[in-house]
Amino acid sequence: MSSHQSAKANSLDSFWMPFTANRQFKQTPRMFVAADRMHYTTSEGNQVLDATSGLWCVNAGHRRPKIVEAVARQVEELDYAPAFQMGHPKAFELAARLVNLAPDGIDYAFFTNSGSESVETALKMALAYHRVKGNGERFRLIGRERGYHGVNFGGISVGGIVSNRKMFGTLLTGVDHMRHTHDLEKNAYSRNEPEHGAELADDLERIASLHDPSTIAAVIVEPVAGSTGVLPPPIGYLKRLRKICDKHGILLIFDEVITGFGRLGTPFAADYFGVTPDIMVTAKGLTNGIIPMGAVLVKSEIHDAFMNGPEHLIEFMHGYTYSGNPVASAAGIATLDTYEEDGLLTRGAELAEYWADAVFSLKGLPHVIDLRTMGLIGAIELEPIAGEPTKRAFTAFLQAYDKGLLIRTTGDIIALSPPLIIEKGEIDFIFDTLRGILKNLD
Ligand code: PXG
Repeated sequence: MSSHQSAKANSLDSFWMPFTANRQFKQTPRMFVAADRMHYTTSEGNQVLDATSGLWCVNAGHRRPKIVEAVARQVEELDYAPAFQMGHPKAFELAARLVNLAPDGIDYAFFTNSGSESVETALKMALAYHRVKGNGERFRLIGRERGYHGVNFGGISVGGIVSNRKMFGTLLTGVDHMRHTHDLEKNAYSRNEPEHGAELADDLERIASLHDPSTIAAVIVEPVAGSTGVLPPPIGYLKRLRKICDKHGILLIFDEVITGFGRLGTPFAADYFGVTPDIMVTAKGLTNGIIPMGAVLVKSEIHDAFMNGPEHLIEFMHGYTYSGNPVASAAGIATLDTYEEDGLLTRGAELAEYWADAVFSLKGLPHVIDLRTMGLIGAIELEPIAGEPTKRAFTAFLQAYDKGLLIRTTGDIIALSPPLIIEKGEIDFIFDTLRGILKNLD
């Protein structure tokens, strides 16, 4: 290798990093080189407590032996199998396990490789479902302001994060958005679901009458909006959405990419809120983040509607090279085993009260304008510095990292979502550290 080539190989230049301030990062990089259970090890050899489960995905904690072994074994045994017109046993096993875990009535799983792909798959499934039922005039997709449904074109079209959409042209047509549910004036410092705002679900009714309900295919929402800064739904809101969807024959899609797999103290948010959607979008915690994988879980009625044509024909023209990849499937099965053995899918419920008390112990600290909790999710909303949005929270992020704590920030909101194996002492560490930072933050 020439000296020029080796210099290049050792530089940080070539990797255009996702959702990162590239130039700033490369001046002062933060690198993880190892992880175990609740902690990362940095390239400087420091321990950092992971209060974000990686990116909301490492729900069982890092480097869990059963999952590591399952992946290693699978790579040795069957590294890859074609995904179309061929199968391998573990994808079928994982699908069966998933629908068993999902709410009653959800009986089929379609595999993808990410949350974004699960969203695209769900939207296409919804459109195609109406079409195979002879209702092709249902082409509209309804999302919500501040919704995050990944970064592909369908997802940013129904999504409502302005900065993620504005650079990319006209996006999908036939899309409309309900209002978001964030209302600090009425709901600041609510624990769990805020009291006010169920009537915001009536936006769907308004949109339905504007366009005529018979033109609407589906509505997609995050049961608890995550990326936008953690917005639990107002009491009764999701039930109301379900009712309006039923009234008009609109499919209800829950994007459970972050709420799935125990985050709220129940297997899925659908269980927590007692509302079963027609389609559930999952990813992240499905494989504990270790191998990329997503799954779209659907009601029989939707699946069955496709199973009508000649049997030799492909029923749904959709899929990915890596749908149900053997290594991902093995990781998924071992992840579900780990969740089960450690009782992790309900552990959030046992810790929720302690967690919420810890979050609310930050009330009254400088710049704090709201606190939100639900299951093992927490959010601390800070007053932005005038004229410099995001700077205050990002400074807190950098200071936390230096103190051995990994948090996430979105705008001026700090979001917390620790692995579900967290112990009370570690919860105390998170909030003691944050208290120290917030007391002295500019
Ligand atoms: N839907 C939801 C609700 C999500 O939260 C996606 C879809 C897309 O998943 P993929 O696997 O394509 O990234 C997500 C992803 C954060 C954060 O800190 C959240 C996500 C990703 C990265 C960071 O809030 N959510």
